[in-house]
Amino acid sequence: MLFRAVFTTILSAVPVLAQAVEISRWSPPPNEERLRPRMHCSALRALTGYEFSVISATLQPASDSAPEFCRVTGQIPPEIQFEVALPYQWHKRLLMIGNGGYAGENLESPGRKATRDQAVKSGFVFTQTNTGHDAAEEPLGTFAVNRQKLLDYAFRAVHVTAETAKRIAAAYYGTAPARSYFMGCSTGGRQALISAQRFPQDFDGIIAGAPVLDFVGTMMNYVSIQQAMAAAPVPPAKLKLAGEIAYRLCDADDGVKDGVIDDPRRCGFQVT
Ligand SMILES: [Ca+2]
Repeated sequence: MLFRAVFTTILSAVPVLAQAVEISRWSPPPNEERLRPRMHCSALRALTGYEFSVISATLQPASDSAPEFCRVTGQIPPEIQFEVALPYQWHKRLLMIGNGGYAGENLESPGRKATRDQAVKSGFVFTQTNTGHDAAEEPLGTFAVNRQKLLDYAFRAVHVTAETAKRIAAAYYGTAPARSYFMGCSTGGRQALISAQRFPQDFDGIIAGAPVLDFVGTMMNYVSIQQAMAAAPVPPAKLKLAGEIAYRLCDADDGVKDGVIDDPRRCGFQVT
């Protein structure tokens, strides 16, 4: 359970919460043209076809965290859940966020909802996906025995969700996005790099944070750390002290004392 808790924290929760803050630091040029919807939000349900189903399209009233927007939820076969949020005044930019860990997130989880609300508040059309499975029903990597769900998680879901969101935005405002961006960390960072590699037309700008490039290697490293921690536990009360000593001894080794140890492998500090 400890392993699972550490994994979830590192690969999932932290990046998503940070994204809302990052978005709030950006604002469009002040006198830029804004587009308004050319149809009612609920009319977007008619976009359902062979490629995707619009499950709901409802106008969300203004709240403390976001102005009024049109919220579309849907499904791309076989089981890719997606959300598109469309503001009343749009600066023609689309923003998609990535996933964490093994994905399968609830699209309405607090961190993802906060990111969506901030994106809408900043005037973006926002989109996200669970990548094709529900982690509440298929936790961790259990979904991967299904070949299509594995492919959707690996690279397809982000691509088809971006395409779908662009189609929905084009229908709603009468104009396709002028610019599209992807922001992700950890698994989201991996998705970002795969998007750049396989689907270079999908996004004009990509933020790839801490990409998981070597999944098997990363997992084996976690196991190794957990085994070492189990053999010689460091009590939480002593972690701060251990960290302070490590920074004191090794921070400057990379040429700059900045609170970052560039390559921990070159830090010879031993806790014991
Ligand atoms: Ca340093």
